[in-house]
Amino acid sequence: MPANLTPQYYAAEESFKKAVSIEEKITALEEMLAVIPKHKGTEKIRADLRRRLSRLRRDRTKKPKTSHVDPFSIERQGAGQAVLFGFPNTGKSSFLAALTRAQPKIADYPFTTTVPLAGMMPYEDVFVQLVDTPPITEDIVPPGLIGTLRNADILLIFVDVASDECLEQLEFCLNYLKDKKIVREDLMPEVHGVSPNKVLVLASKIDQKGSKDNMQIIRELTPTGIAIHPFSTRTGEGLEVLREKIFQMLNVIRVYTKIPGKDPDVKKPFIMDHGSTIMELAQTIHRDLPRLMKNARVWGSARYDGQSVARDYIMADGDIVEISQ
Ligand SMILES: Nc1nc2c(ncn2[C@@H]2O[C@H](COP(=O)(O)OP(=O)(O)O)[C@@H](O)[C@H]2O)c(=O)[nH]1
Ligand SMILES: [Mg+2]
Repeated sequence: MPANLTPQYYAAEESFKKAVSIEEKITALEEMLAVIPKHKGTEKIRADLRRRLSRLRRDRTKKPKTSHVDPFSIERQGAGQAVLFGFPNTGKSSFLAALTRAQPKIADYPFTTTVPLAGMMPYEDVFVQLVDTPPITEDIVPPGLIGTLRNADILLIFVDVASDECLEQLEFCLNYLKDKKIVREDLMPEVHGVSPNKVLVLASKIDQKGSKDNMQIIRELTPTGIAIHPFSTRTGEGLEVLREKIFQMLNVIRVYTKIPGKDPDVKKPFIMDHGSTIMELAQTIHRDLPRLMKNARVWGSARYDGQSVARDYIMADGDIVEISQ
């Protein structure tokens, strides 16, 4: 009897193959069991999954954690990773606390944050990972931070515009990113080597006296092409719109898959790079799917709903795609 496995199942299987830690493997196996169609044709597979799951659960309780864990290496989760970066007391931890469920220490003295801390920021039906980091100053850059910054999809540079040092601090941060080649060298000379599309400057404490004047100054003196967004976690001004802005900067799209004759799976979109094709989606779902794929139909960006499209069709955010084998 055929198993008729679904794209959701193949996606979970792919996560299992990519899983490194026991914890990741367990999560992927649980997902496979949850999404596998439950009928006679899948009985054997389900029994096998349950066996593998119980073996892994046993291993988990047996093995002491001996491997060294690098606190500066934060595994990417959700639609993408945005790393918070800046001087002490610029409001990074307050920002993380305002937009995620993470509970960082927030205090008016420097170096409250000593290792990176991640939280998931909800945006519509996805999550974006925000990573708070220990601060930098002219004297100290925490060892290990450079790796966290390099690995980020986007960087949020924090400056406290209630402080008169905000301009120097911003220049220091931009020069650091440029000198360490953390942000890809850009051809636009006016942005001094920092790709503007990967960096957003977040000007905090806009609720404070004098901050609007400082805002004016940094707007005038910062290289053109670098976006600066004022906000306050205290009053909420300019805060909520950042969810969408940050998601847009990730340059990804959400694609929902659909089984022929069924409703689309609107719970868990596939996150793909902007400009991805049907072929790339098929590859993401399962290694063998590009070969097995017979037809693809698109609802959303196509001229009409359910239109059959070619393999090189470029999908848009929110598209529903049906791949038949
Ligand atoms: N007025 C005002 N104070 C803020 C704002 N955001 C943070 N703070 C305060 O600034 C101090 C440093 O904040 P924190 O988030 O710990 O900064 P971090 O060192 O960059 O993580 C704390 O006393 C916060 O309460 C804001 O938007 N407005
Ligand atoms: Mg902090």
